[in-house]
Amino acid sequence: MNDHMDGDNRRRPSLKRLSLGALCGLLAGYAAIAVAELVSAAVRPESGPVIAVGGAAIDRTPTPVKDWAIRQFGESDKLVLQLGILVVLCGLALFLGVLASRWRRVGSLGILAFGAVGALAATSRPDSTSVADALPSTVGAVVGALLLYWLTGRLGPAAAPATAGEEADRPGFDRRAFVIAATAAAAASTGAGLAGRALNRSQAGSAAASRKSVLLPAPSSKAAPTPPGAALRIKGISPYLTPNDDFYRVDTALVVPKVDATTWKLRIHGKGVTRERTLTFDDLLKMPLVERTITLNCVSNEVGGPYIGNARWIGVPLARLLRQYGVRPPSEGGPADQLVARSVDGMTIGTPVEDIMDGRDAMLAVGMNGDPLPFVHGFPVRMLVPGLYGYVSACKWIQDIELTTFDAYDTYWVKRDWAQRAPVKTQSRIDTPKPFARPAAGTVMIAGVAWAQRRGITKVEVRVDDGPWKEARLAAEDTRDTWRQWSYEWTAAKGSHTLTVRATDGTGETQTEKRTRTIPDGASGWHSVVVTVD
Ligand SMILES: Nc1nc2c(c(=O)[nH]1)N[C@H]1C(S)=C(S)[C@@H](COP(=O)(O)O)O[C@H]1N2
Ligand SMILES: [Mo]
Repeated sequence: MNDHMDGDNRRRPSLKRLSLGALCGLLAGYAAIAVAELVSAAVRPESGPVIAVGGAAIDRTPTPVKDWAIRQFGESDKLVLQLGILVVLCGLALFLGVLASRWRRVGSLGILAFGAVGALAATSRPDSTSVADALPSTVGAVVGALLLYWLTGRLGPAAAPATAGEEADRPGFDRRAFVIAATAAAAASTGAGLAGRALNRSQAGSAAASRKSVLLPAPSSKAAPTPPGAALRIKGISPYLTPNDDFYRVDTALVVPKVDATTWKLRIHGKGVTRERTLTFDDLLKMPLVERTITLNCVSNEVGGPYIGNARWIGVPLARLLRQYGVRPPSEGGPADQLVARSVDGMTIGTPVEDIMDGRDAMLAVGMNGDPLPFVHGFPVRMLVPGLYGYVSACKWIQDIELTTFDAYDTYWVKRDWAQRAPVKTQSRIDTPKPFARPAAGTVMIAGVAWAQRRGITKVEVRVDDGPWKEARLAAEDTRDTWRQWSYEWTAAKGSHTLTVRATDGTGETQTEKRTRTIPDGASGWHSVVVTVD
């Protein structure tokens, strides 16, 4: 192409210059994120820009969208979000690089602006306690901005008169020097990023060491042994006790909090607390512990969904502890009707004080199926209250308990349109056969679980197509707070069939057919599975 044929050409950068600019942008963005990662390891892993922006996005996502994401991506929802943020950041970096190839300063200012967004996100998170949380994004953005300015400077002046066609032949562009600079920048960024990772890992190491050294004392009140016949031997049914590794996980934490049990503290204070206390992990372990089997489930569980598990927990009875510190339930004239639990990551969970103190096994759990709590399930201590969905009862990584009122304070999910109070709804699920299974004609075992914590399950019925309801065989009941397995031997004829289940709880109430959404207080309706018998 001949430059002198186009008088405007000296103002318009060539494609090659724009591409080099985009590359500079990517390198600068990469450096910014890597440096931020390194600084965040020194400050706090949650203060890094990707995590902070991701967390702020989770906090601000409208509930229907969040609900959709949980449904769509399940427990990968956080990974999807972080990948999404990285894709957006790459796009921004490319764009700012292209801008910078023309206007060097504008590109750098752009990076600083996005650094400010990251810093703001980090300091506005509920778990942020210090302006130091702004450091990772700020330092990262400054490094990125300087790098972009410097690298684009090596491209030569933007409006230099071009010589015969080849942009790279402009005066001021030294290809070899540019390649060296770009490679050095990429290598230094990678080094910073890796150093950040390593530092983060070694800090998580002290928490891991503290978990390894936990010796759970024998509970002074053991759980009654699981009655024989509570666990059916049927292929495809959920095991009666859910192994820790298979237990569902639902939380807003992009980085799993790694809390060191040796420095962990729990403060108990608020309305009606006459003796305010701050407890250590050792204090808790020295108290009489109880062991109980409790089924925990999530309000976001769709009918037939997976967010439920049954485990054997060890913990400190919460009602007794509260009484020691002067707390009385509202029915005895206590001034607080809501207990707000706060986690190290800023989650707030509100539970009726009356429920905690009505005789059920509410606890500060330290053990799960014989082990210290796994990190994802709240190590070192979490709350559990049988009969209530997790979002109103089961605060993980708990660090503060405040006695207050429902009028005075709305917790995290309540601010996002979920109900203030949410007792578990009676539900049942078909575990086997799976949807769209193709069993052979003849005897087919239909089996699953049913739950109605606090009320217990007294009957489960199964229906094939539009036929009559038939009573399923119930496994032995462990306690009212645990799920109950059931099975039904079906003589299956060839063709497509719809299998439906419904349960009746200890109050005599049968599950309603009416399907509701999960929000605001849990899904209702019957679970159905369509199978084709061959
Ligand atoms: N700190 C903290 N605790 C939390 C949550 C959370 O997001 N953060 N989620 C709650 C919800 S919605 C549920 S259902 C349970 C899930 O507990 P699990 O992940 O151990 O199964 O934890 C509860 N405790
Ligand atoms: Mo939940």
